[in-house]
Amino acid sequence: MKTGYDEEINKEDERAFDEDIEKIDEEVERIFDEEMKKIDEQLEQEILFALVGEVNTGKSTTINRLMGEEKAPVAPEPGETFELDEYNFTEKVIFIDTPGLDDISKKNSDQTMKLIKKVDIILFFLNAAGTVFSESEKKVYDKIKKKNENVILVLNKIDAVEEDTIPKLVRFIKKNTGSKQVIVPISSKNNINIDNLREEILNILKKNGKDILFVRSLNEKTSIANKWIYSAGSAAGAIGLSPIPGSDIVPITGIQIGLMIQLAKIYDKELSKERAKELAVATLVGNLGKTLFRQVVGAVPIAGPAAAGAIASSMTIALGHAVKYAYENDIELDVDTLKGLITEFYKFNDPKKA
Ligand SMILES: Nc1nc2c(ncn2[C@@H]2O[C@H](COP(=O)(O)OP(=O)(O)O)[C@@H](O)[C@H]2O)c(=O)[nH]1
Ligand SMILES: [Mg+2]
Repeated sequence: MKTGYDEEINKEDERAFDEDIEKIDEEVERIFDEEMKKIDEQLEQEILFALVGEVNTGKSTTINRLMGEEKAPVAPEPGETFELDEYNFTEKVIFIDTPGLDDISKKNSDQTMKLIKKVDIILFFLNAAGTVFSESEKKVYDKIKKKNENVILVLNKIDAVEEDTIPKLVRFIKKNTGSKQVIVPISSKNNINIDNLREEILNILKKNGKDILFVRSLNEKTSIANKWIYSAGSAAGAIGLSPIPGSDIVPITGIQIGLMIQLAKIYDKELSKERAKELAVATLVGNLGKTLFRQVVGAVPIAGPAAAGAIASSMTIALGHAVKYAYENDIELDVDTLKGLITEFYKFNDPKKA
């Protein structure tokens, strides 16, 4: 039975709803163009990697693992690379294989050192099963580090040594390089820790504003996309959303728009401003948003600001996953498909844990 009080509330709701949509409109206008421009500029750039290390340390094998594609030739025997050997992984992502360490340690290695200075990242390979951080490796490391800070030490072939020697090797390297040096033990043969290597690369590229360009070039984008979705979720969670409709909607819209644009760009999909707006509105203040809100509120056994945070976070994560799923499976994303995908998402993911 409807009471006058209910109607009063509904009118309140409707007014707040209209106001929210207007505010979301403004926020989308502001953020969409700004983000698109920033990312499009990023995508025009190039990422240069230099690969340094003794022959046979697994440089080529690692690159193939890292990018999820067999493009770099794996040498069956030592000495395959004699000069600077470039391979374009994509038009924008370029790996440059340097000749063995001897060349770099020589005084006349101008060409290589010029290259070292201009690359975004140097992957310096060490063989865990060999003489780790030998004198010549140390010498070359010091020389390179002076020209370019962005060195990642890749300790490869950890499958070939006893497990408890790995931390010892890492400590030994740190003693020679300083505690800040990033060292990633991996096995490119057995695909161990490649995710970590990818993340360390992204940490550096993010500083240089090239992270989206890198992820766009990966064959395997899902794990990074998930990371972005959850970090957008916690950013939204820190703002909180209470109640719907409510005043915290605007900054949360901003986070969601940013996330959608990032996903569109790495999956190489078109996302119009109108579509982005439509999806954000649907999730936050539309009928879908209201249904979700009730569903999540029912599932979150807490109240107050913590619940508001959990809701904002959960909805942003659900939206992110739905958008990612649609892009990965080439599904045209409108409000109806979004609704279906989000409902599916909640069926398999307890909002309490989202
Ligand atoms: N045991 C082991 N062997 C590896 C690993 N990565 C590469 N290799 C092998 O080491 C050899 C040299 O690899 P390659 O990638 O061509 O080395 P590059 O000369 O540094 O480019 C090949 O026979 C690879 O199969 C690893 O993680 N563990
Ligand atoms: Mg090679």
